Amino acid sequence: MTKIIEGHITAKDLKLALVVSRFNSFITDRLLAGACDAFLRHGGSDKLLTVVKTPGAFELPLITQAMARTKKHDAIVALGAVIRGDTPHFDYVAAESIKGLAQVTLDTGVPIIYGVLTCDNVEQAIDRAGTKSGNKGFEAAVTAMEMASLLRLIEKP
Ligand code: INI
Repeated sequence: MTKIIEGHITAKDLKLALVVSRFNSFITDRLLAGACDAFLRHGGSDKLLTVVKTPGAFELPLITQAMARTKKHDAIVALGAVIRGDTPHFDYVAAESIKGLAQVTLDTGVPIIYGVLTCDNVEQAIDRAGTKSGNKGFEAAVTAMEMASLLRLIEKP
């Protein structure tokens, strides 16, 4: 019979770190609240939850890498909000944050979940931070639970 492996969505005994950018904090505070809500509502313990703040999304990869290297967390969620302005700055920040985080997750083997909004305007960001389009912070934390569980199942079947 075909063996199908799928992760469980539970935060019981999960050591989770949330690395959150302060830039556009009116959005990232909402993403952080959503991620904490998901963690606690899925059985997580606040004693196993660590929150670290960075100045902006550009700084997320370095701090996430430092957190991943401690090997103290089963998964890490990076949260941020990059919102397009009048200059190309948006493109550089958005590109470097995803590139850096992708590198960290593969280099360290720790699941890093990309909870960074990349939006054309403030309205799009608000929609994704707990209004019309849900809360991407909540969704990212649920993905972290599944990925941590999946890795555990693969490494220790
Ligand atoms: N940082 C963000 O997290 N979001 C943004 O929209 C943003 N924009 O557009 O400027 C932003 N810039 C700051 C950047 O992340 C760094 O903190 C800064 O460049 C210092 O390195």
